[in-house]
Amino acid sequence: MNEIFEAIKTSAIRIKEAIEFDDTGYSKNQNATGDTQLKLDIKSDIIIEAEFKKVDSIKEIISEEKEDKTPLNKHGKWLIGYDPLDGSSLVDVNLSVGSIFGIYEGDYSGKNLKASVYVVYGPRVELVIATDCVKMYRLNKQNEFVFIKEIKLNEKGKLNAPGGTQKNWEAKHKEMIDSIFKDGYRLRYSGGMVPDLHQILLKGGGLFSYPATSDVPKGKLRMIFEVFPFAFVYEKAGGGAIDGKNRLLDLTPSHPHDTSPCFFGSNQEIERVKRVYG
Ligand code: AHM
Ligand code: MG
Repeated sequence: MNEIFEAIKTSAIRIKEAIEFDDTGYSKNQNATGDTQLKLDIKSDIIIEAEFKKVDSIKEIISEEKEDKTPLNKHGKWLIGYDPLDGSSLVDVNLSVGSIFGIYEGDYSGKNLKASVYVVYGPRVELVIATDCVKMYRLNKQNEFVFIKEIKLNEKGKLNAPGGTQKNWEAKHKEMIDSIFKDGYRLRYSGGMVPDLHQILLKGGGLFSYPATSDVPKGKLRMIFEVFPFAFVYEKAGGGAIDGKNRLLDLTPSHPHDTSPCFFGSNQEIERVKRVYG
C-alpha cells in the first residue's frame, strides 16, 4: 500500500500549491451532490486521479466530485474513495481545508476499509495515515513528509464540534449538546471536518457530530469519502465512531454518494451519545 501513500503525498504537495496560488472562484459545474464546484475542487480531483493512474495496485477509484467510479487496473487490488478538497467553501476565507482517502478491498463497505489517510492544508501541511495505528507527518521545507508522532485519543476530552443547522436539530440532540456544554466543554467548529476532527485528535479528545436533521434526515457527510475514513482513524486512535446507535464501520452504502449521521469522539463522549440515541 506504500505506493498509494506516496501518490497521496505527491498529490498533497501539488494541491497545496494550487490552494496557495490558484483562483479561489467557482466553476460553472455541479458535482454529484449538486454542489457548485470550485475551480480548486476540480483541479484537486484531476491531480489525485493523475497520481493514482500511475499506481498499478489500484483497481478503481471514486471521487466525491464525480458521479461514477473510474476503473484503473483490472488486476489491481485496492479501491479508493476520496474527497479531493473537503470543506472547500472555506478556501475563500483562508481557513484550513483537507483531502480525505479511504482505501478499500473488495467493495466500499465500512468493514472492507483497510486504511485511511487525510491531509490538512493549514498554516502547515499535515498528513495522517491510519493502518494499525495512526501516524502524523508534516511537510518540511524540502517538500518531504516527516514523521511527527503517533496519535492516541484520551478516554475523555474537552472539545465539542456540533455540526448541522441548529434550528433543524432533533430536541434530544439539542439537549445532549447543551448538556455537554454545561459540563464545561468548549466549542471548536470551523465547518471543515478535516481540521475540526484533526483538532479533536490532537487535543486528546472530545466530540464531533453531524446528526440527522429535519433538512438532511440522513446527515450530510458521505460514507465512502468522509465518514468511513474518519471512523477508521478514530477507532485506530482508541476512540469511537457511531451513527448514534451503530458502529459506522458496520454500515454498507447502497449508492456511492450515500450519507450517514455521524459522531466521532473519545470513548466517554461516544458512550454519552449512545445513551441519548441508543
Ligand atoms: P464538502 O465536501 O462539500 O466540502 O462538505 C463537507 C463539509 C465538512 O467538511 C463539514 O463538516 C460540513 O461539510 C459542514 O457542513 P455545514 O456547512 O452544513 O455545517
Ligand atoms: Mg467533503
